[in-house]
Amino acid sequence: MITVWGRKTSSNVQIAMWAIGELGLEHERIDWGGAFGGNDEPDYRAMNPNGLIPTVKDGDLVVWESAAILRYLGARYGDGDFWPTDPAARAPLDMWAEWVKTSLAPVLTLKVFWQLVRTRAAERDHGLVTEGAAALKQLTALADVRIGDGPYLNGAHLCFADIMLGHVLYRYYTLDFERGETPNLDAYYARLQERPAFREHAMVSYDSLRVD
Ligand SMILES: N[C@@H](CCC(=O)N[C@@H](CS)C(=O)NCC(=O)O)C(=O)O
Repeated sequence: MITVWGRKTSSNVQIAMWAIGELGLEHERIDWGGAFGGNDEPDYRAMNPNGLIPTVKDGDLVVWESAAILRYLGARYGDGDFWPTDPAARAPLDMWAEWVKTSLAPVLTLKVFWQLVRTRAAERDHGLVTEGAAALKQLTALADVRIGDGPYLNGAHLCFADIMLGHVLYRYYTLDFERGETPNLDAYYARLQERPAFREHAMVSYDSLRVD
């Protein structure tokens, strides 16, 4: 049994939960962080001294940092399609996963999502949103070329890198800002929406996070 601490509205929790859903793993998720609090409880800090969500416990093993959790779940429970065991096959996928985590997701989260959802209308920095939208046009153009006809990053089957790329797309496509033309990414997002685990764990409303 895998335990996940983290509110379902957290994009980083969604990485862990969507992976767990795709891999069909028995689990429980405990609402934690945000309005639920708990991050500073001593028992939680003993597991995760960084005090953020998600934290995952699998038996005696504790893992935090969503990308590390995704890689752990893939390596431990994924088949060769989800988590290629050949390092030379896995590295090019991991490269895109890392790129999403360090390049695409921070722009979406910090420049667009934070301003449009987590900042009061009167206090919004629209220049930052415009800057983020321009950067996202360039970044998603790269993803669009990489995806091509897909259907997934590893070809026919969904893999761990799709979890990292796909988990940002619900927010990307539902936030009110100007997006670039990315027909391959659009089609990829449509394919992901056919997956029950994606719908359940990655298409989570962020209305409860709005400040007005
Ligand atoms: N690098 C960390 C970032 C974790 C993070 O920033 N989590 C946010 C939610 S997405 C958090 O814990 N915020 C405080 C809270 O929700 O209480 C990861 O990928 O897991």
